Amino acid sequence: MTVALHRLYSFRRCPYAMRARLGIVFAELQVELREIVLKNKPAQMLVISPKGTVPVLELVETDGSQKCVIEESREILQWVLEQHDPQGLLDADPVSANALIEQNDNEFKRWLDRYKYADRHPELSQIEYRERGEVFLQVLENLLAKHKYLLGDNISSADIGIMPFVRQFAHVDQDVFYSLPYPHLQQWLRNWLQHPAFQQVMVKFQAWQEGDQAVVFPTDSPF
Ligand SMILES: N[C@@H](CCC(=O)N[C@@H](CS)C(=O)NCC(=O)O)C(=O)O
Repeated sequence: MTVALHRLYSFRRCPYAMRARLGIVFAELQVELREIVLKNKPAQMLVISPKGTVPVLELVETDGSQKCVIEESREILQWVLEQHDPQGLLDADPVSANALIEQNDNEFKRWLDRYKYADRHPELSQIEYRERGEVFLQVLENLLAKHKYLLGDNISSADIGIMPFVRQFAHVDQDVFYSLPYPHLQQWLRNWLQHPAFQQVMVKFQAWQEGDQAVVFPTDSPF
């Protein structure tokens, strides 16, 4: 009997979904990946998660029947690493890891969106939005000046939970990002962009449709 895999509804460019996929790669799990199109979400996803955001992880029994659904990227990250954490990403202080991810999701993401789409938010200029976001970049820079990763010399859940958002910030204008006074953060991001786990996470898949052959993610272990 083939054992059914848990199913991840995902969107390649979504930073929350990248967080979940990085968690899966570091947990050395394999899931069935269902790439979605945000403008045309599959009915199967909306039935199990009516709020309609990705990532969604549908946990299944070995026969494929549903066990439960995890609808928040932070919870997916936590859950997958709790199953298997060979590199000890959950060994860092959980209070600090949570606080950083919280600041990322509740504060930094807000400024990131406005910096990226400043024309839709004319209340402040794009530079002002960037400067608001830089408050968090400075927090990260201070941490990375002390050690190689955010919470020590080993990768933690905070690194993979936050990295996709810093990448998005940098990609608004890379010349500007790399000219800012955050040398440790810039190096940390460069290292992540070259990391085999990140490259695995960014492999492209076609949008899923009912009846398609299951796409197993990750396709290869980067470790
Ligand atoms: N709090 C959620 C946020 C996820 C989220 O907002 N994802 C975006 C894509 S990056 C989304 O699915 N938006 C729905 C849409 O655009 O229709 C999480 O952490 O999983």
